[in-house]
Amino acid sequence: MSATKGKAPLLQNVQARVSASLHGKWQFIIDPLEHGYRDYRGAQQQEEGYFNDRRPTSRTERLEYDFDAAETLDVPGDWNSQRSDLLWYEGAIWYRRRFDADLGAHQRLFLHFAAVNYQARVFLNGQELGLHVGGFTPFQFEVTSLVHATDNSVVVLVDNRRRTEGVPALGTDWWNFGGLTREVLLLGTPGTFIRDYSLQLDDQGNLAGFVQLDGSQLQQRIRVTIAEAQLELVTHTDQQGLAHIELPGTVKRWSPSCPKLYDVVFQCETDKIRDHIGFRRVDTSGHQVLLNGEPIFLRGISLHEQAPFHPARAHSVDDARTLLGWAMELGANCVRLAHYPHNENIVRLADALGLLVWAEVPVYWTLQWQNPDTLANATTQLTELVTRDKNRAAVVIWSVGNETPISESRNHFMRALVDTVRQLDPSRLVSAALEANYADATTLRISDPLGAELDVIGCNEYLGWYDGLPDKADSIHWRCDYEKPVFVSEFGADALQGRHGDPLTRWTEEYQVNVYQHQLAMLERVPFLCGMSPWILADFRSPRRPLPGVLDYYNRKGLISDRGVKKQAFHLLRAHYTNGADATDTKRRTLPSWDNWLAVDRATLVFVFRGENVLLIRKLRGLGAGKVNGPGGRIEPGETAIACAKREVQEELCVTPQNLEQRGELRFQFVDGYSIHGFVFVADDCIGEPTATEEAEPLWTHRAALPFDQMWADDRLWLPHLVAAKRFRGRFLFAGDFMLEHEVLLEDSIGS
Ligand code: GCB
Repeated sequence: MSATKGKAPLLQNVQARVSASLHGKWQFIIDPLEHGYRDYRGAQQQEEGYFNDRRPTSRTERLEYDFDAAETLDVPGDWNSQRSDLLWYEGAIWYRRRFDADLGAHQRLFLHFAAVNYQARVFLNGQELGLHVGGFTPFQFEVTSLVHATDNSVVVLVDNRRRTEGVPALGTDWWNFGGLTREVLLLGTPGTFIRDYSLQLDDQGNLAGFVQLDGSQLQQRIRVTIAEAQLELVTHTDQQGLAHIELPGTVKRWSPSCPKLYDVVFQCETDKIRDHIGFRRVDTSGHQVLLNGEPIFLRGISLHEQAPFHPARAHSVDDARTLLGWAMELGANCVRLAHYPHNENIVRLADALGLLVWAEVPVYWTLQWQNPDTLANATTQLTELVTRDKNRAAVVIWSVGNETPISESRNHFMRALVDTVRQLDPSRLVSAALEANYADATTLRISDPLGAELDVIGCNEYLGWYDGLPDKADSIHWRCDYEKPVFVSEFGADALQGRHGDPLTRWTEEYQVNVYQHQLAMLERVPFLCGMSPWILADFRSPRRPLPGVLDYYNRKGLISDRGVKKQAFHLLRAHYTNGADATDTKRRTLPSWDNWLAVDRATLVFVFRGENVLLIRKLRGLGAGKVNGPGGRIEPGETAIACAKREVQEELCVTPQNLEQRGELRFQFVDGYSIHGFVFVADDCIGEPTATEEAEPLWTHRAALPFDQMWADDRLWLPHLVAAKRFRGRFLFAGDFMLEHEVLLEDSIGS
């Protein structure tokens, strides 16, 4: 079986493209025999195939399925957590959704799936688009010539059966959540568009990368702009639509203490796309990992992609915010996203928060090492992961696998993956989670031949849990055959939150603490250690953990329970990680204070009302470019807020606001250290007709229909108060575009 057929080359940065969401309720049909695809002789169905999504046309017609009458599942979402009768289901399910396509002037259309576990056979209006194998990476099909204006039918045959030849194969220690687990979008692009690009700091200290066009006009002028750093490059693509780009590296370096992301615009004659990109170097030297040339200890924590508070696959920004919020609270500067590619929201949030990421493919335990299809499948998943995340500064390590058992064929397989990832991306470190063995009773030795191929040696060990009692760690010495940094990618112990006992009673919080105490003391003594990611942030569902009343099909090695309650070991590791933490770091990660707070910048925002309409703008440059907002901008030295409010509206829209009055005050702290103090004004009308300038386009909007999904995340919290003529103040903590924390207070109502 080939890993994937019929898919289009991946489109970079799907979130920034014009799209229509296909989220919501999809009809589904459970089909354990895949009868909707193959008939009783095993031949592919024709008229009776469920993919035709037919309705009977006469009373004599016999059709044994009916999507219209079927029940629904939410997309994005796994099926197991949505219905109790699907909790354990491993098999085929058909999903169907009808949609109208109105993407305006877009000349090309793509159907995008951010992930489907495990295998997806996709049909549009009865036609098979192709098959995608691998449960955690994105794929797309071009559907330009197949989409109608109305009543399209998209059908996906999803199959999450575990397979001996699969990646992963039969055995895992996580729940096999099936379904359309992440976003499904219809993307619109111009005829020739920017399909892919990359921009990263190279080893010479320059920003280097490429732009790749897709379409019929492959030779075009390209412009790459980082306005904030006053960097711009104009070049041309070659006959293949490829342009190499290089800009001077005169940008601030991204790091956990300053996760600076730049607004980068990639433009050709027919398309334009923007991204937020951070620039940093990651290298190793001896036993150390270097970030921007400085040694950094990776204070990590491992994570599964399971939603906080309820046992479902995580996919949303909210899930990411909670999970990474916990990691930050723990004092971590690094997350191991185990054991497969996690959703893009979490990686992008890590980028904005300054959390280093270890990203991994599900080359887990035992695969069919000699099967070329299995290697092709793993290679495809790795390629899709790297293609998607290659512009994320947060990602510093690609891990090619976890606890794979040493043999000639496995070594060969793993080396092939290392070669692939190095070819795809020479700028990051390559690792894998290996296992150690006993050289003698007290010496654990890392000698796996795969270590020779890696930059960082990952190693899982369970001293005190699967291997002896907690104090066994006290007598252990570590040896490594390679002069390289070693990262302890797992250690841990199960504890049922709220269960207490003495430190040697299994499943208690005290036992878990006991393991962490001895582990941390031992790891302090390992001279070549560059970091760790204990197992694991939160309890997660696992079919291999039946013990009633304790595990109940959960792996309970979480520092936080499945209900979000922190166990004692969380606090222990937090104390270990935050000891000596840099105070500015903490200040940057808290809400701005209500008093004695000085921002880097002061600015105004103005909302001009005319009858039922409010004057908004689409900002074309500066902070928040691309977003909808009120006009406004920075207060100049010596200028009053009200004078600035008037000037900004004049400059941005060529009109003069009338009767300006201050309504609100906003305090924003960004985790990269930037802060801004905003003063919000209203005006009752303006003189003149607003016109577009280089800064902004005017948008008269009905006061009851504000486009919050195109605005900053905080706007929906206070703009309704402004529209209702209330006074307010708010304070907010942001990481890039993500709002992490907020508080909005209402002052006394106007006029009362
Ligand atoms: C491991 C695996 C991880 C398991 C963990 C455990 O070594 O890498 O996937 O969940 O141990 O809890 O046993």
